[in-house]
Amino acid sequence: MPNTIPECSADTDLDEMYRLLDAAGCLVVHDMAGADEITAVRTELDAHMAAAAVKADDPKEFYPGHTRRVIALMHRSPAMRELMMHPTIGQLNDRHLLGNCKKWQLNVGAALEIGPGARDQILHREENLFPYWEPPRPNLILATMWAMSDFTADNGGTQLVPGSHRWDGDRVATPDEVVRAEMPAGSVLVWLGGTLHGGGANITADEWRYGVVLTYTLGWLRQEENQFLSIPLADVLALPADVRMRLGFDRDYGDGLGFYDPSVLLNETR
Ligand SMILES: O=C(O)CCC(=O)C(=O)O
Repeated sequence: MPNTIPECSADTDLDEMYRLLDAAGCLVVHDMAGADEITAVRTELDAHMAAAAVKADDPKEFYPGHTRRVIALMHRSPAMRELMMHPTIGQLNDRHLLGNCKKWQLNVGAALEIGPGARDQILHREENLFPYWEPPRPNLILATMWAMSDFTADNGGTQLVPGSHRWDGDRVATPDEVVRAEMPAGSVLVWLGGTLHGGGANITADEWRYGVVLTYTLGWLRQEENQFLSIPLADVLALPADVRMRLGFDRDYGDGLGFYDPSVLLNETR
C-alpha cells in the first residue's frame, strides 16, 4: 500500500472517487466548500469556539490539550447542516453504507481547533465504538473532515494510516506508516470507519488548525452524538424532511426500527 493519501477534485467521477477511497481507506477531495460557506460556518460557530475551554495536556486523555472542541453543530450552524447534506458525500455514503442498511444517518459532528503545543492524538478507528465485531469490521461508518483552514503536516493535519482499514485489530502502525493530511481550506478528507487516524500534533508557533468532523453511520445503529438531545425539538420539526431523516428523526430505518406515530408531533396522518 503506497504511503500516501490519494487526492482528487470535487468533479471526479464517483466510481473513481470511491475506488480511491476504498483502496487506501482515505481520500482528500479538493474544492468542496467555497470561501462563503467557510465564512458562514466560522461565523456561526465563533462564539461557541471562543467559549470552549482550552485545557493543558493530560497524556492519559483521548483528546489532547491545547485544542478547542464544539459539538451540537446541527443546532448551532445552519451552514454546517448544508455541508452535512453535500451530495458527493451522500453518494459516497450510499456506496459505503447502503449494503448494510436501508438509510444512513449522521453519527457525530464536532468542530475541532488544534492549537500550538498540541500532541498527536492516539491513533484509533471510528468503528471502535462498536467493539462487538473484531477489525476488519463490516462497513459501519464513513468519516469526513471539512478543512475550515489550511491543514499542514506542522499545524495538526490529521494523521492517517493508509491501508489500515483492512488490518487485524492487533496490528500496530509503525511511524513510517503514518501520514498527515495536508489540504487547503475548502477540501474534505474522507476516511473509512476502519482506518486508523487521529488529530495531528501542532508544532507551529501560532497557527490554529480548524476542521469540522462529520461522521455517518447505519440507520439502525445508535448515533455517537445524541441528536435527540442536541437540537430543540421545535427546530427539528421545522427542518426539511430529508435533513430530519439524516439526523435520525425518521420512521423506518429498516426492520421496524424507529417507528412512531406521526400524528403526535408532526401533525401528519399515518
Ligand atoms: O482532529 C482530527 O484531525 C481528528 C480528530 C479525531 O480523530 C477525533 O477527535 O477523534
